[in-house]
Amino acid sequence: MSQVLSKESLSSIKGVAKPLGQEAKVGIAHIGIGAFHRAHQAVYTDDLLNLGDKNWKISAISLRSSKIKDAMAPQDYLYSVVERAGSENHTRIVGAIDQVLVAPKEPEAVLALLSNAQTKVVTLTVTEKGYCRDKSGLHLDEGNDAVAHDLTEFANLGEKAPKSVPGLLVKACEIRKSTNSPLTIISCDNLPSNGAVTRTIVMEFAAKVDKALVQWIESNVSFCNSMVDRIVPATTDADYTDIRNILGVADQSVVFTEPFKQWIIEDNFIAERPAWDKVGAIFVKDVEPFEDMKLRLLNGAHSALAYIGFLLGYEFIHEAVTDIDCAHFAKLLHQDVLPTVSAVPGIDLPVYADTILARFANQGVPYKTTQVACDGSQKLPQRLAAPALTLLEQGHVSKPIAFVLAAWCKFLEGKDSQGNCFSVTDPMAEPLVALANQYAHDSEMQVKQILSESGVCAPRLLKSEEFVGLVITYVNTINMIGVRGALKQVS
Ligand code: CS2
Repeated sequence: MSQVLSKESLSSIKGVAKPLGQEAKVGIAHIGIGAFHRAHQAVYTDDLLNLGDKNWKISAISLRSSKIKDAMAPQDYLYSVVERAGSENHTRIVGAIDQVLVAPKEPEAVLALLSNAQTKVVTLTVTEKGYCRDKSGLHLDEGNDAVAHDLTEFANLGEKAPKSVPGLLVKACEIRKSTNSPLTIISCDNLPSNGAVTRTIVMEFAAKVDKALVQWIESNVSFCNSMVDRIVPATTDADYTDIRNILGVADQSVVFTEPFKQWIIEDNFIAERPAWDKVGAIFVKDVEPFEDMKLRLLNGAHSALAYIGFLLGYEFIHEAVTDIDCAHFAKLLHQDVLPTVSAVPGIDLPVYADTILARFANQGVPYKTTQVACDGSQKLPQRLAAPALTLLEQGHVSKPIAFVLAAWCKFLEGKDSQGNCFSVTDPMAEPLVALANQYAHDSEMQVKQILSESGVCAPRLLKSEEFVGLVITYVNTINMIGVRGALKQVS
């Protein structure tokens, strides 16, 4: 028997749920085949296929690396999802992925997939930086290397591999225009109005290459906002050993995740839509309240625990959230942020906030503080700076949010709790780490330079002497009495 998970070995695997709907047609192209997609949208889709739907298998695209294709292809694209609460496991095998294409290696096949009339929906998990926005967060960054490449090479894309998400999508739209086949694009990244952001970068890119294409996209491509939620840590070596013990064969593409999952999708499909609502997703007119709730209460607290927890020496979020001072801080942060979140149909917000902290405490899905801490320049605007501005406009200066920004400035110095150097992962790491170190002994300059260079705070927040002054005070306090001492002073 084969030693890896595959169609051949499937029948010999016992005691786990198996996919029933593998013979369906491909109707979805997904860009960004990371662990999150495999544990979230692909699971909803697998549930749908298991109900007998024959139209919505997923063909996935990897924009850069062939690592996931190399792991999945020998497994016939089957993989397991293990839901873990504490030490309890629930394992299933997912069969929703038809294939993975790697853009740098097979650009023609990637564009053929995206422009095939049979592909009705494109979903995206490309992380915040994948949208190639400028510092304002509102427009396409034409200076971004990948965007600049795709603009220059636009006529040749297909022979040459597109490097940016907007370049890839616009090229696909150009080909679809010739066959007049409409398309729905759904963003599944943690950005507010993520569908509208996708639309902006696509339209601004298209305007640079072909005005007529802009018009065609306006009438034939719809962009859905969506809110996605599930905690999915990066898979570790121990996870590969565990899954071998569970299945009796190896699975190099397994993902471990929490039991909870949520997907709220704007009902703005130009053509057919997968019946994801039959399997727990919710179609709504307006996703914004759900997005704000999740970004501010969940992701905001996640980032807070990541920076503070890391500086305190914690490797994992579940350790940080069970630290008494951090747990108290997370509650203070939630109390401050809750009034900035509008009512959400069917959800009791304070209960939601408490549930999040309980989810973070799940040791079954150990999530590294460094994983959440990466790309702060891309995450902090919507997670923390946006609610800080709302509060400022209500006449309140948020101490907990100012403290998190202070912790971020210290994190950018690139030294862990033992004083050892580590490398900061962020598209803006180079200038920000340089500023953090250049002004390590001048908190005022450190904070002001980092906040203005990063674009994390909107101009009105950056102009608030009270708010920025508080961030500086907290950096000073951390320098003088350490993170824990400073943390205890936040009220
Ligand atoms: C996390 C998110 O890594 C991060 O930045 O905050 O990936 C978080 O786990 C998900 O948004 C949960 O839905």
